[in-house]
Amino acid sequence: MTTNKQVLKFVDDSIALCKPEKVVWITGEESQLEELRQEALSTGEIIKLNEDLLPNCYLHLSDVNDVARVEGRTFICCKDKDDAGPINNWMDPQEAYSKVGEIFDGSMKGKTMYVIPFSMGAVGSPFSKAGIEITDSIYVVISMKIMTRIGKSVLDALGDSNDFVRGLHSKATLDAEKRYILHFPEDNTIWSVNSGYGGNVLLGKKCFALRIASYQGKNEGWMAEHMLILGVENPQGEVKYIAAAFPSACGKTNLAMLIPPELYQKKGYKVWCVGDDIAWIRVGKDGRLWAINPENGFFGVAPGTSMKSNPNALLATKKDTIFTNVVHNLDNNTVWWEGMDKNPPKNAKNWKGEMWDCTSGEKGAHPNSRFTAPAINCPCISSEFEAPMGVPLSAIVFGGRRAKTAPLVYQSRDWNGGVFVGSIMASETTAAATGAVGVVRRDPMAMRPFVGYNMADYFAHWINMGTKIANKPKIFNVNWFRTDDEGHFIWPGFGDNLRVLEWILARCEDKVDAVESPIGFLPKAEDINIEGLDITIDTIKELLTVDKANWVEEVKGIEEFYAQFGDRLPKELKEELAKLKAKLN
Ligand code: GTP
Ligand code: SPV
Ligand code: MN
Repeated sequence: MTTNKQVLKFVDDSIALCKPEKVVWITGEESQLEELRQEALSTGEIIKLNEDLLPNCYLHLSDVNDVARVEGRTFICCKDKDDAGPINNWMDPQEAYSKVGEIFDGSMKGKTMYVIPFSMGAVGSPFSKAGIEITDSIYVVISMKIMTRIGKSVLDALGDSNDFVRGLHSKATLDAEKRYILHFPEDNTIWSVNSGYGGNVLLGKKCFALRIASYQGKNEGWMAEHMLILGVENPQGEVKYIAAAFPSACGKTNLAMLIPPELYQKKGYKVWCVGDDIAWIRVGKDGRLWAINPENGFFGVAPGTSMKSNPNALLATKKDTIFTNVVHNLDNNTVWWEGMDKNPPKNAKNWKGEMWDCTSGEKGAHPNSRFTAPAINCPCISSEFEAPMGVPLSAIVFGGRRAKTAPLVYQSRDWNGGVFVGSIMASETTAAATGAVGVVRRDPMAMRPFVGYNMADYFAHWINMGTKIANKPKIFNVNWFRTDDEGHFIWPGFGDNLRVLEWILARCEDKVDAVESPIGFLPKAEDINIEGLDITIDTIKELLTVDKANWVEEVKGIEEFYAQFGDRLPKELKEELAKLKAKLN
């Protein structure tokens, strides 16, 4: 399929290591993919769902010990440990190749090896980058078909170039003790073994488009970020674009596809989704930041997705979708999850594949169960989704899950202040990664698990980018998750988040005033539109409070977090922290 010597060498080396019985190059043709689906059906790797209700949709159950990203087993393998930094796990590249090479050795004996050429970004766009993923899983092949652009056209566009990421994946024995997700940024290489869960094995996504790409971006002068991209169309038909970084399972897919409240719909507001998880961002010739979504589909959280919360996401899953670890409704051969509706199926299997009694109190779908749906299925997909140069950003938004402390929204004073705001993000952990849920941890720019190099250098790269952007986007922080004393969310969230985006865009256009606070600019309560909402201006005031005692505590946490980086922490961030402390006094 190619004469590219580097690609052929990578495949030959992988064959020599994994020793498959057979090798199949994925061409991207539908007939080949259909053959593979049929094979996966025959082995039970996937289950075909109701063709009338969910055409071309499949259910896949991953191993019960293999349902989320494994941050503890994810490594950055660069020569110098300090280049991985204090946040990442590090392994020496030679040690990693040899230790994990033993696990790969013969791992595909008797199996078929699939070679998937894929492109992150539209094939041929100057922003795009190619990869080759080698895998022994058909689930990976058919999921990569949804999540990326695959096949021969990618190899044609690559030509003789050596600029491609080498991804090697084997399910091996799914032994959790021998599960490794390794990144070799200096070699453009990813090794993933003993997992079948999307985030660990769809190597174009977090492994390439964030961990490897963040390293490439630092060296090449661009940014790879854990951000959704959306366009807000105002009644005059002008579209302004916003990129927003929230940690895993903190609302990116929901915000990216939001349905404006009725009041806004009547006025003519529309929201367009460019991407829901990853943004690659470059400085354009006009001095603005331009962003593309390198993905081709959505790997979205299923629980909580409903016609009420996120109809656009739910509608995107109505055809050509793969569901993972959800409930299988045996009566009509469809799927269900908690929060889809109030009618759990009576005759059903849970995410473990066991018969499930919906009255048992046990959850039927895994909290991190997901769907893999083509982006073009989404009713609100942006007309600019495939635009080779992407879309220009007016605002960058950070946000996390904080019961207290962070107000509904605030604006940083300037670019460096915004980098500081991103760097001090903290959020409650979710089911997207294995480990405890609901624990507040620092998650700078929502990138804690995804920066492929030293986090301090990543902060420096952000500061440095600011010097190259003539027309900088404004930087904000939001928090949809403040709770009252009973633990209920105070802000209605979801579609009503547009009310906050409206303020953000008004700030970008200098159309609205703000109030100074120690942490940055806050809205005047009356400038958040609550028309048609069930809450009062006093609730908004409460949501906008900046509690000094809380923030003094917060500063201690920030100092502790920053201390890990020693001298490598950019001085600009130390200055921002000093400013915050001074203002709090
Ligand atoms: P990843 O795919 O893991 O990166 O997650 P994500 O950031 O795309 O999160 P997603 O939009 O899937 O939302 C995760 C959870 O947050 C779901 O349970 C949502 O129902 C919930 N959620 C999203 N937006 C809001 C909101 O505005 N308010 C509240 N209270 N919950 C929200
Ligand atoms: C996340 O955890 O942020 C996800 C899902 O988007 S995964 O692909 O598993 O990383
Ligand atoms: Mn994500």
